[in-house]
Amino acid sequence: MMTKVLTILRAAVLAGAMMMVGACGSGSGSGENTPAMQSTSIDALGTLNAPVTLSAATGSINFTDDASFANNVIIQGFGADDKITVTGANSAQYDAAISSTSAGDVIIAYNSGTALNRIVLQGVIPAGFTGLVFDVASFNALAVGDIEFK
Ligand SMILES: [Ca+2]
Repeated sequence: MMTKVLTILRAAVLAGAMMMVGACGSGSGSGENTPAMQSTSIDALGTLNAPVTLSAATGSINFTDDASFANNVIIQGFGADDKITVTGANSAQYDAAISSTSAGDVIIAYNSGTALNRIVLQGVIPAGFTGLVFDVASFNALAVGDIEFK
């Protein structure tokens, strides 16, 4: 009897943990920061001519980007469990800052007036994709994590 109760409890805990992981940075736009997600700031990383390469391949990562501090980064392995959280600018300002390449990369380059915020997300556009990624909404429609504005 006791064993059965423990088994049920363990299953409930596992289900809860899985739901928390699932809630982080989903492509559907409902991602919230959870204990399972680590935050890392990209501000002040890289210079205009020399980007810093980061990897999101392991773990669930929230890349935070304050638009008033310059950065130039390349992010590899950006997936459905990752996201970017921008402060100091709004979604409409970033609409004109997003473009894509034929190699499947998305480039975000927002100039605040005093700081260039540049992020290259390598390989986030799937092979055979026929749409265009040109603003926040079309980026967030991809199967990878979203750009959110706080
Ligand atoms: Ca920044």
